[in-house]
Amino acid sequence: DVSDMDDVLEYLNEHRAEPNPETFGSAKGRNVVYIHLESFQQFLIDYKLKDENGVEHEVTPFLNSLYHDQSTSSYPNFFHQVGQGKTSDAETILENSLFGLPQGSAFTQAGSSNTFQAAPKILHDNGNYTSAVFHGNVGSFWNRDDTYKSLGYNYFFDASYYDTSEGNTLEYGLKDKLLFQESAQYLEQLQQPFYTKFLTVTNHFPYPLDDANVSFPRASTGDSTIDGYFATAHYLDQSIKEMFDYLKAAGLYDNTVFVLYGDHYGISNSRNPSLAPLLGKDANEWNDYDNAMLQRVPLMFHIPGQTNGGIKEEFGGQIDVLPTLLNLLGVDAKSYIQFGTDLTSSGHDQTVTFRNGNFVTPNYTVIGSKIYETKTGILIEEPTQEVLDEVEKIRLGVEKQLNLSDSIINSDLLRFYTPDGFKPVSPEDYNYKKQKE
Ligand code: GP9
Ligand code: MN
Repeated sequence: DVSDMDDVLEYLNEHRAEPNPETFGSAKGRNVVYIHLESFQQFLIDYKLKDENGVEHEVTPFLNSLYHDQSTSSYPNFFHQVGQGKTSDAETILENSLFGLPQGSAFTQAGSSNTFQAAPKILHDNGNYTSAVFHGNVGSFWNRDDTYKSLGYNYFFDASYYDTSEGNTLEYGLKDKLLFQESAQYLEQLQQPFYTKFLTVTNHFPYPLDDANVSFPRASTGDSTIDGYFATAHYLDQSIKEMFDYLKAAGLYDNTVFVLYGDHYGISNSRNPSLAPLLGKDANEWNDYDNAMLQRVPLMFHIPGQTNGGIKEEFGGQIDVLPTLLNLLGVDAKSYIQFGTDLTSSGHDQTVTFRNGNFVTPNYTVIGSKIYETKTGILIEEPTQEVLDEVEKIRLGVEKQLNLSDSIINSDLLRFYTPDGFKPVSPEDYNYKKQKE
């Protein structure tokens, strides 16, 4: 009930991180383009795949160039935090700075009914942003067509807006290059500043070979999922380069902040031992720590014209993206209910909470009752009382964070909490149906 919100507010008051004055507002007024890198793990960055002749092939040359660009803040110690809701959990977390649910998907279970204080609405209220999602799958997948209304998205360009005739699609919808090509006509008509996201699909399990679009060697582990992963990731990389070229030509590049992120792993833990040799690791020594480290996904804030980017070693998770973005845009997020903290803030909490209650910090990686040293991967066999106490304290914080976030979604608590000047979203104001031509 209403009083549950008091616990949330108390927790958030204790965990507030003040904005960093050097980054706050540094991207003020810019358009936002999110690029969702489907199933894309951090290990692909800078990775070179050896073909059968021993020749190395760079998997994602364009993303690598962005990653190392001084206009990009890149976070190699950034982790996904999704559960069963996969892509939809990543979206829940990034749009709201709330966690997905312990079971199922918040989009499916709460997206049609709950009150949210999501990015599209916050940016509409602070900066008059127009918001849109571009995604070449049917709109009802993950209950997006309803949920986006609750989040306050002005437009949702789903499969019905694209040419999905045979050959243009794979299992999860329009191929990425076509998505970017065909979205241009809609993007150009959006009122600026805009807040947009492009949800790619081609780099999705089981990473099917598509000779028409991909010329990249397969790996040869014998696991066809792993073997195809590099080629589809390469295709995704090419599609993003094409998108950037288009935005430059359209004059939309300079005044935009790009946020590129991986939604979740592409190779599951059960397959990781087969992947191990490609990462220079011994399959027989593969363990829970190695699995946890592979939950790293890319996070890059690319801000053309700025030169204070670089590789940032801070640990963080998807929950931190919205607070970071809002501060870059100069929007004070204090009054909103968000569980992450700005990655650039000196008060940023580097504990990365996984959906199942395990966690990673720069010092410890805790999987069930096992405590590993994060830097070395060494299992701490006999932890001192001091270490045990420290880990226990973090564990309680992790549980609390997850429980409070769950109670917000399960009990629809945000309907009881309206920040000053905030007018809750009315989903019935939105209609995503394509007009007949
Ligand atoms: C489907 C796409 C894939 O539209 O977003 O979702 P996932 O299977 O990764 O959750
Ligand atoms: Mn996904």
